[in-house]
Amino acid sequence: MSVADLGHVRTGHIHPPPDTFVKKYVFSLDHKVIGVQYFITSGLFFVLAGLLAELMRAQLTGPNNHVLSVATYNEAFSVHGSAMVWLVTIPVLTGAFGNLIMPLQIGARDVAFPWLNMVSFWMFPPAGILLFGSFLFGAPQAGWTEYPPISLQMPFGTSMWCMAIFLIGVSSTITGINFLVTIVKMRAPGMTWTRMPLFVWATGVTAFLSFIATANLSAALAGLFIERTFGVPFYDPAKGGSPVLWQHVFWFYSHPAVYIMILPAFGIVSEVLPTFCRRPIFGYKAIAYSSVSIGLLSFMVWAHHMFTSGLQHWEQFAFMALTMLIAIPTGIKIFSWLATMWGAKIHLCSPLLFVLGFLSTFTFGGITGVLLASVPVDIHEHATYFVVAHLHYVLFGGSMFGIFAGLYYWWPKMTGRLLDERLAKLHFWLMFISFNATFLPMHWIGLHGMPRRVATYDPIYASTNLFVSISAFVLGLSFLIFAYNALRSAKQGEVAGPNPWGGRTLEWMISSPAPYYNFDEIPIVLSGPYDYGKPLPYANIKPELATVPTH
Ligand code: HEM
Ligand SMILES: [Cu+2]
Repeated sequence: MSVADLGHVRTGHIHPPPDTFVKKYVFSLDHKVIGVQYFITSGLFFVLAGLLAELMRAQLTGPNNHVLSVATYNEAFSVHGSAMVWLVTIPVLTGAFGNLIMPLQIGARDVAFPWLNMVSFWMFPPAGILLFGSFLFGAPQAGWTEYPPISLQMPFGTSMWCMAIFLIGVSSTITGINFLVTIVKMRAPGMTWTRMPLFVWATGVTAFLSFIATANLSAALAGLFIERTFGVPFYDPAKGGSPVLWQHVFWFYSHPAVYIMILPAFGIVSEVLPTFCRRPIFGYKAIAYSSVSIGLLSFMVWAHHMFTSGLQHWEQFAFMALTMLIAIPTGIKIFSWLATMWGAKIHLCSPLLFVLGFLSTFTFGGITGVLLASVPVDIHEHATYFVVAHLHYVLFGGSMFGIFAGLYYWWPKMTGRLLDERLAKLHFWLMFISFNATFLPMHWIGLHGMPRRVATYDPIYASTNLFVSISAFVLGLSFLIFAYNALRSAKQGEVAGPNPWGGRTLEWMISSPAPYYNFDEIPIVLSGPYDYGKPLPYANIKPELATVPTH
């Protein structure tokens, strides 16, 4: 079949349909297939990283257990943290959701560079194999941050960690460039910047961060790898290197990375809210521009992770003040979301439930973040369970709840079938309650001085830790409900139709799952997407596909 046969090509191009199984499912060029490949791969890594978490919690059910040795406990939290950040949250929010949804939302037939897209996906599975395979060669033990000099003294597994994260970094840089070009160059006619869906804004800023920030990580990792392999002293103080150098370069990437892990979730929230409140999002421009300002500010705060590393007082003060500034654009978003819900006729379906979960837990984690940004508080709480609690409230309560909101929302678009709502609600409540039961008490034991990254603890913390561990096991079980629901929907899920929720962005204007070439004719965009009550702002879409919601 030739390209011209695929419909009236108005703008953009598309690769010819695949003719073999391998081209269709393995080395696919189609952004939707690549998106699903990211979902499946990171889903598997999520299970492995989750099992490591449960092993750690098993060790911590008592103060002096021997479930894991001290060294294995160190390996477990190092690989758990690294995997959750680089093999789960970042690939799901960018590689999976970005690929699956962004091109549809801008009315494009694919990303700008489909072949690069495929290459960048195929760097991901080897990275995971290297990271988990490091257990066979002495896995890293210095946490996901791998500070030297400890990371210089560990066996070969730490070099595998360097290679794994380097691969993920290159993949994420390439995807960043690809998405940026796609968003800048391939929007449908009429889709001006301020008519873009908010998920596209979020994906664009995230792509910019991945593109600019990740190169720093690659540099830091190359240095670590070279020093470990050839002895060139970048970081070892005994040889004239500087361990603080690693911290600066690592956090110059890793603080923006925190926003790579949250901005797309903000984007998901901004899509789900208008759909289930059936009204325009409050403060469209404020939400869009606050993503941009969060993105820019994220490059100016990295040393708030280094308050105990001997910074000058004025430096501490500057980084404290700059960090607190980020609360302003974030607060603008939260108030805009609340205002969208205020007085609306809310349809409390599963995606919205997860958004409400997100709003409460992420806001809580954001507030403990502002506390930690204060130098005296941070010096006191540094390296205690208070930090573990904070980071799980933003990464799990924020990113993970956002990911599930997006999964429940776009599942019908991805698969053509609906998930069961009763099971979805059961999943939500079990996950929400056990999440809080797991991580809320960690604030208390942290404030009372229990250090993080240690396999044993003072018996005064015993009962709280037992409670936390039991909650963590329940939390693990809650994911089984989702797995069951997903499998069930493949067999007997209700057929979704193009637009089950009544969304107004372009992905809902085509069949579910989207056809190979996405749009028969490239749509023409007449105004912004969220004006509920007005006619749909598109020309060139089949009107029978823009159906009224069934849910
Ligand atoms: C079932 C859910 C989870 C449980 C029970 C869990 C539990 C834990 C535990 C026990 C630690 C080590 C604490 C210590 O000894 O310092 C830890 C660390 C960590 N977790 Fe999780 N976690 C879960 C999910 C997640 C998720 C979803 C993410 C990210 C999206 C995440 C990111 C991290 C990070 C970055 C660290 C720090 C590792 C380090 O200290 O280097 N966790 N988690
Ligand atoms: Cu930070």
